[in-house]
Amino acid sequence: MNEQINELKKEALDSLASVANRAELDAWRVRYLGKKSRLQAILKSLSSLPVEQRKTIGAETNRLKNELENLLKEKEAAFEEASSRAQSSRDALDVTLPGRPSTLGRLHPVTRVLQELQEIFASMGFEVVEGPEVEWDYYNFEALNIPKEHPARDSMQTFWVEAPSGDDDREMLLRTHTSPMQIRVMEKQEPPLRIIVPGRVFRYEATDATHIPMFHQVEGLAVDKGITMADLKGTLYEFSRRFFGPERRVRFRCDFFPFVEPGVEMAVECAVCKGKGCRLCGQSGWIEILGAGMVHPRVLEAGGIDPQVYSGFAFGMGIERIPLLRYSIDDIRLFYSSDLRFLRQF
Ligand code: FA5
Repeated sequence: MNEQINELKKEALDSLASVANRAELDAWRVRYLGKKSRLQAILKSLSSLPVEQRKTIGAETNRLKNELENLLKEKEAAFEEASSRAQSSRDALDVTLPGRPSTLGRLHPVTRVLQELQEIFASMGFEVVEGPEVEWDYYNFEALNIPKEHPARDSMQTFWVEAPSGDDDREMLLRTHTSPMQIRVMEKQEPPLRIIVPGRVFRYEATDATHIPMFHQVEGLAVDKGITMADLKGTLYEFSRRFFGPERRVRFRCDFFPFVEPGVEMAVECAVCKGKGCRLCGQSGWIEILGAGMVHPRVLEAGGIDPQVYSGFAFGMGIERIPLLRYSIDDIRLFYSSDLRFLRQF
């Protein structure tokens, strides 16, 4: 019996020496320590042996069992360590690899133009204020001398919005221009006033090379004693000189807006064709960038300002058309097509 045990030990140790992975180790465990192993068979057979033999063989077999179990644990621990070493070397940082280049973002051309405009007007003493994009009909139309059924409403196709419950008697919309802020500012501040209002506006319009349904405007408003049309023209000429340069020609023509009297539009010579006429300017050589005029007395009154004492000028400039003119871009829709080949040029 002793010989059998020694043979079994030699075989188990030899076999363990060639175990190379966890699966093989498991097979080894089943073979030499499992329920159907020879070791278990010896232990079972002990009861049939005479007492003396049972003692010595029993002790011998148990020693072998303990030894094999310890070897199994050691081998398991060795596999465990090897696998965590392999994992940490996979996670290690290879400092010799070239770094990933970080892509630098940049400001959208419309944002840059807005910032530049704000700087120009701020240097002329205008304060920047912002207003709500969702507006009441009252501020967008009524208080600006555009009552319901007024034909001027047709020129600003409107996105109407459901008013919050409890406000069923008032109509809500996405503002079609930044002019509602004229009233909101006059309601809150006393003259003298000099403000500009940059912001997004919305119109339910078909798109073409110079029209999009969401665009930006900058509103300007100056109210004080003795403000005249000369102040309006002087301010806008100065803006054009600083923004487009002194060579670019500017044109003022009469125009109608219910909230100014008299009203004008200002156009700038087309940058693409230099005034000769092209697709962008509709063959006219000019691109209209803003509407303006002297604030209508009814609008001053709606803002709580006495038109007998004060006068003012206002203008509303379309922002997207300005970089068109500066960079000779022939389609306004490019600004919002998210085409990086276009946007990276600015
Ligand atoms: C107005 O919105 C008036 N509130 C401007 C104003 C303010 C007049 C104060 C008098 C006093 P108008 O609808 O013309 O006016 O728009 C002003 C400018 O916005 C236009 O000159 C044009 O540059 C730009 N614009 C108008 N519609 C679009 C559009 N669909 N896409 C891009 N730009 C537009």
